[in-house]
Amino acid sequence: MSYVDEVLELVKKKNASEPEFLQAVDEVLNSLRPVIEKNEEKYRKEALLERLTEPERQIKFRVPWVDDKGQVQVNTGYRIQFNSAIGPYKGGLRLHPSVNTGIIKFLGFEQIFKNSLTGLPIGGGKGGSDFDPKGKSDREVMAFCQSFMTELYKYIGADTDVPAGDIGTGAREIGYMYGQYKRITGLYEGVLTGKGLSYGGSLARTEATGYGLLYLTDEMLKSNGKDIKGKTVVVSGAGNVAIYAIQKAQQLGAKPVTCSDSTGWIYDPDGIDVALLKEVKEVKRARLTEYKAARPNAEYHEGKGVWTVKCDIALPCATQNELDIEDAKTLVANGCFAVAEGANMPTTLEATKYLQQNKVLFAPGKAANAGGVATSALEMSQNSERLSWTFEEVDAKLKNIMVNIFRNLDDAAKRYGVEGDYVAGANIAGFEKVVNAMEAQGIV
Ligand code: NDP
Ligand code: 2IT
Repeated sequence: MSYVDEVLELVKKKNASEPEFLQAVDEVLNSLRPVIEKNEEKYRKEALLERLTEPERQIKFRVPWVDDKGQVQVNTGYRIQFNSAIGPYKGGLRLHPSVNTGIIKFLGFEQIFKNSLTGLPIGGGKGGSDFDPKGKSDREVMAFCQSFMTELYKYIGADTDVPAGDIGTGAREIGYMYGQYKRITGLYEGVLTGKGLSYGGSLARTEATGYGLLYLTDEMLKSNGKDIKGKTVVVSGAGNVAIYAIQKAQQLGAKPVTCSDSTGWIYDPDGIDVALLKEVKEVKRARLTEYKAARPNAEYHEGKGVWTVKCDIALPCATQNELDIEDAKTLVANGCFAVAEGANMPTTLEATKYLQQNKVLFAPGKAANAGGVATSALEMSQNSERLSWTFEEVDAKLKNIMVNIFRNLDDAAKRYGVEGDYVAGANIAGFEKVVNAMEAQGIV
């Protein structure tokens, strides 16, 4: 049996109840086959893949807090410190009722390769809780965040592990967590990224994931002789990533016509009104029905459905496995020629294969959405030097990083004879640096 198959079997046995983690490992290890085969005996002896798929440390803890009625609530907190070969653990905190060990492990595993692709010195980690911020008062969110940080602070630090936002964790949550960290430790340090601008945050971090997604998409299109101008774009999600992806798509001359949340979706034939979407989601924290109420020409539909809208480019920016094989078939039948993942693992394995087989340009999340964490690393740099850079400076660095990521994965795919397979290219390019650092540091 090949070494990759041996490890895939082992990982399946050890993590049988974690389907999302198995899915992420399956995709990465399968696309690393040509790289592993070149050094199969050496890697087997070093147990390189066993080490890569086993988190360095997993922390799971109780988070008790008191709701507005005086009732005590209990959530579970997680931080998975997956791999620190190339830098301190870095990755977001997801607050969503679906959070469990398998979800955080898949996100942490993806983060290793994503962070490596940025070219910056950051290792892979992820955390979060099954707490649902939706429908909670500010006081309840603060109570949760303070209790969460009262345990988490023991394991993080500006040079050890630097969490940030993800689904359900935005500026408000980061602010409450930062305040509690500072209060407990007395340290005013860059322990979290995505901070507010008045207390150490970086300009352009809010926009970074969505903007970066478009910078990489634009580069991928150019490299394939296509132009983003005038193209119809279908976007899912209506959160941090989706909003700024829509904004940058418009700035580049494309026309985004959809967005969605967990209850419904909008088709706006005139193009999404970003100012209105921000007002509904960032200020009012309301449903998309409010967007429809203010835009008579727009359609609101309950449930899932953005992938049924005819488009040139699709950008899944909500959550994992939101684009399945049926959606992929619909996109191809409607003439979609590019898919770039703003979310983490939004496309199922089957759908990814179908899109690639049908010559759709496909940019995987660990490359396409790396602009968020890359700009977090820029925030860490600014915090370390106790300076802050202008929006233009950060944005220019972000753009440069995204263009380089595309070039590196394109190059890796070519080197291994799988030209145009950007999934393999991203996994290979991300893997090379991490393995180099792991081997140099011995058996740790
Ligand atoms: P937000 O919480 O800001 O927004 C998430 C959006 O997706 C909301 O519109 C939400 O709808 C929708 N959504 C979430 N879960 C589901 C679900 N189970 N079914 C349907 N819709 C859902 O999160 P972000 O925009 O920050 O994150 C979106 C994706 O991008 C995630 O996969 C995240 O891991 C990834 N990502 C985020 C980065 C960042 O910097 N923020 C960086 C790189 C990747 P509703 O509000 O109704 O729940
Ligand atoms: O998935 C991701 O890359 C993020 N949620 C951002 C992580 C970060 O540390 O900025």
